[in-house]
Amino acid sequence: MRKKGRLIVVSNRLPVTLSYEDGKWRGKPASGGLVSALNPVLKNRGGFWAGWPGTGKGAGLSHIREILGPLSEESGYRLLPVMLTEVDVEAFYHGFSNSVLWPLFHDLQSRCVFSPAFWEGYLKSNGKFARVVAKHAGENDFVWVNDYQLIPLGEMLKKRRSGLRSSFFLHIPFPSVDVFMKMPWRKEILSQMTHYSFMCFQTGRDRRNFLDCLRVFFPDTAVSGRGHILRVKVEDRSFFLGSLPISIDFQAYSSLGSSRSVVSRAKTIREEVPGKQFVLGVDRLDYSKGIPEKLRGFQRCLERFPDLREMISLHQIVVPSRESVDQYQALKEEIELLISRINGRYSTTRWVPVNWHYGSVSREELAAIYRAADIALVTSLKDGMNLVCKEYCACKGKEPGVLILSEFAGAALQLAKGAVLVNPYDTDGVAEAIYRAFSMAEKEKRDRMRFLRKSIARQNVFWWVDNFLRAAAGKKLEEFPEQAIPSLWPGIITQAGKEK
Ligand code: ADQ
Repeated sequence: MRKKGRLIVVSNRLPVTLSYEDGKWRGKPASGGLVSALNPVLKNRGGFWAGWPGTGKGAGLSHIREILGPLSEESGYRLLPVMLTEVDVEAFYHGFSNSVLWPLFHDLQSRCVFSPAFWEGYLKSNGKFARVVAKHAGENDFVWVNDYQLIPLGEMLKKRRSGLRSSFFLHIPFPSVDVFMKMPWRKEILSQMTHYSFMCFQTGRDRRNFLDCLRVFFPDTAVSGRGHILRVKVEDRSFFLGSLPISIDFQAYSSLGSSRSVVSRAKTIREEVPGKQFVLGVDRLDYSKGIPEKLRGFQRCLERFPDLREMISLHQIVVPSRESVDQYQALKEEIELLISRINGRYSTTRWVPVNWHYGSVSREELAAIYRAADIALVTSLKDGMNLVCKEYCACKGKEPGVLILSEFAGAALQLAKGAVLVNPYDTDGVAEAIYRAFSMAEKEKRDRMRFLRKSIARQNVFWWVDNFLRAAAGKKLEEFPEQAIPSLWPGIITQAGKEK
């Protein structure tokens, strides 16, 4: 038996991006908030990251082995694939995860498709994750499960390996009782959430909603303690319950934003953008991000405040996501239509009010755009946290900038003092907030930005990881010892669910 515990991270997707080029599958490490937060946690500590490699058709196990081997060496931890069939992906990922849990937990229940087949597929795929993790985890290892796709995993792991402790972080919001009640599998999901030794949410609001739901379905729920971490007892189970806002590597973004190349690129962007000031939107293509609401607010601003015409423009970056899903295609079309209406109505020979870019942008280019933007506009209808607003403040450096932030983003609870808060459904309110940001005195802008940066720097992503590990495992990161990368290939699970 292994004496020293290792860290095992599980998420729906492995932190790799695979592509099919010249008749061959290739892979590279993925970037993003969770990856950069967890890389130092896993690196050279003998642990592994388990997840679906995200391949569609055609990439067999041998290809995956070939790709993940060298990537694991590069990352300093083993990448352990959980292979899913196309049928699994349909019911588990597109189905239950993204057509039930995602819309419901974002308060958009009218978008839910409550299909029993999705629920069955969700359990089946979670079972595949459980088999892979249980096979490779040691008794003293610490399993950190991430996000809504994997809620049942903790209980499934316990059934396979009674001594294995696992903790869970929910990256998306948790809804109020009224909304949660709509889900046919509400009691099952809730019960599964009580099988982790530490269950953690982004905000106190999500945690409160979860406790309210628990009390409805498990009236014997007992809660003790106060502050960030509570102790909860439900039936024969007892676990810790927390809320810790995820964040970014503030220092890395701040240095990048102040680097010579980014500052110079930001200057060029400023010169290229028409108008005196520019408003920036950066969102994944998703209905929860409130992009149409943002466009309506911007249009209303031009309507109500004619002095802003030719003085302000909106630059909207949308990163493609779930493109194969009809609802997302429809959203893209709605955005295109709104933009062309605004531009058709207000453009002049010197000025186009809205520019938009549909596609991914490099980290450096994104930092330059953040740095150049006078105003960042985040209008999520609901958001677990929202990292874009934190990245904007980090990249802005000492430059004045205004953050307009949706009240319904988790980040609003932390950044309320420095940001201008808006209700994205209130078109006039959004329009007024833009006008206010445009006309704000330089001193107020600087004071607000200073406050925002201080708050994000203090509770950065390392603070988040550290507090999570402390609450979940009673350990600091340094207490997970350095170990070599484990060899895993003998025990891989194939798409058909058999060991090979
Ligand atoms: P997301 O819904 O993906 O995350 P968010 O937190 O805003 O939302 O993160 C988006 C990330 O994508 C940012 O790091 C941003 O820089 C990047 N990005 C956006 N547009 C891009 C582009 N065009 N090119 C390249 N990168 C781009 C989920 C939850 C959030 C929660 C996070 C972390 O929905 O609420 O904050 O997880 O827990």
